[in-house]
Amino acid sequence: MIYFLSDAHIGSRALNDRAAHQKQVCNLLLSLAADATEIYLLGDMFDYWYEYVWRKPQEYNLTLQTLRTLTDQGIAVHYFTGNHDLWTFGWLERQTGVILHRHSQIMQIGGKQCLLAHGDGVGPSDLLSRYPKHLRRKIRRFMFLRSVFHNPLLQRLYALVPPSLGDKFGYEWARRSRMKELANPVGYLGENKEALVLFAKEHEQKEHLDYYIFGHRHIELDLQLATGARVIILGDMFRQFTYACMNERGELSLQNIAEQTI
Ligand SMILES: [Mn+2]
Repeated sequence: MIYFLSDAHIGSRALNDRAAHQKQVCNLLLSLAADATEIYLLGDMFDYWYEYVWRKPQEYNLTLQTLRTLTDQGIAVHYFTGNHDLWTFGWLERQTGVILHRHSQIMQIGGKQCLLAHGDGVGPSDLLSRYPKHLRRKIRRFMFLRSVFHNPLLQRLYALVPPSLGDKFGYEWARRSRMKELANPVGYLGENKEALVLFAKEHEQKEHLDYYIFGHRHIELDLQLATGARVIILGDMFRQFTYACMNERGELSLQNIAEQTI
């Protein structure tokens, strides 16, 4: 089996019991390992991650060990960075043996052509013109912050911030964004507004793929386009505990941890 999951936001200060949450995510990963050949982690596994040269994120030890256990078993674990955990400079890969992806990828998985991405910054080329002014401003602000977060020089400069201060700031920033989303969830916008769906439709005009698989939105979606391609949004491993699995025939389905007995 091949598994896809995303958005665990491990370590989030918005959680009541983050140790229990981390354990739950790791237990699920270990249970998937029983029949997994490949696992795709599609971003934001950690709520905040910054690798200082001489001090690594400590409270994620259980997850790091779990990932190492999986890769030691010969499972190919693909780790896509999201918008909360992109500040990694090689240590995460070395420590856990995951295959790191910083950008969206088109890959042949289970005999199917799949486009995989976290989902932040992914949209159709005319996204801005589709939205009213106040939303356009919000998107522009997000894209500006995104370019700041992705800037290699600024990423390195951040290392000059003392870790205690950096962590405090990072976790607080992440907590606020989580709380905002929980208080005001943006549900599925419909296939004419949802940026990830619009992106897939546009991409289908150039190249046909079987699956477009995303995280980031914290909603579940399994939508078949007119071309036959399917757009999958994974939900999350934060509150919903949803993930996707693909069998040996390349058939993909969304699963819920609550329906399993783990
Ligand atoms: Mn995200």
